[in-house]
Amino acid sequence: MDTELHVVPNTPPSVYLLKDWCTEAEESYLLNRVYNSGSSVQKKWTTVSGRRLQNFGGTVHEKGMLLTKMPDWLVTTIEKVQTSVGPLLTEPINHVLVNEYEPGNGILPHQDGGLYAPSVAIVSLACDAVMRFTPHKSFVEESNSDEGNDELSSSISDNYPFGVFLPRRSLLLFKERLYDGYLHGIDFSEADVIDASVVNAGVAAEKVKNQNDDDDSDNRPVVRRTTTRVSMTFRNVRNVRKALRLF
Ligand SMILES: O=C(O)CCC(=O)C(=O)O
Repeated sequence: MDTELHVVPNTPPSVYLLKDWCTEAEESYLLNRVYNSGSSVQKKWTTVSGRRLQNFGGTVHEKGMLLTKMPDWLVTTIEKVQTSVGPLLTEPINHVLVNEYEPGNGILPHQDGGLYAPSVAIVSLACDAVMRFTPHKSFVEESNSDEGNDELSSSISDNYPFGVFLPRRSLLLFKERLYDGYLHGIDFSEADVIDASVVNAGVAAEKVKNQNDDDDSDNRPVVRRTTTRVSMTFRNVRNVRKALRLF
């Protein structure tokens, strides 16, 4: 068990991973809450780009969020996340997004944007995946336009795409340049090839070795997504109100 939060090496600032954020029993508990809590849970799911979502804390729109009460099980979960990450999340968590991915499904590269405080924690449940980070085009262009600036020049060469392997039951936190200047996404694929771009390939290789001897034709480990993955994204929505008319 590795229950410490570590900086993920060889990435721009800043990515952290806590490999064993919860036990298998806690994972089952959370999945059970996601699927079975509330009397009309089916109504809570919405579908976007082929994956299902649940919003907790409120529905985020362009002006912010109307607060709704967090269920008790999620208040406890939020406390556990806050304890795990300490001051790395600078603002209190007031919103949780649950994403459900069938095998083969993913999420297009995107940025979370200015509605949220610029640090995010993501818990992965039930299935492993690789999150891909790509420098934002406008961020690179902006950096290139100031070639005389040494600090910026060095940051340009520091901008490269990479992947982070997310084992099930792990917690990922990213912030700073990774939040403002990068897109993040998950490939639409039933398998993740652990190639040289995956900065924590060792974690994945360990896992593959323990489970099977899966390799692709170039002998790179392959992590198969055989089960539905559920992720929980913990964020702070900056602008919140208790009633619609206040916006
Ligand atoms: O499912 C994940 O791990 C990523 C979710 C995500 O990027 C988002 O909710 O914006």
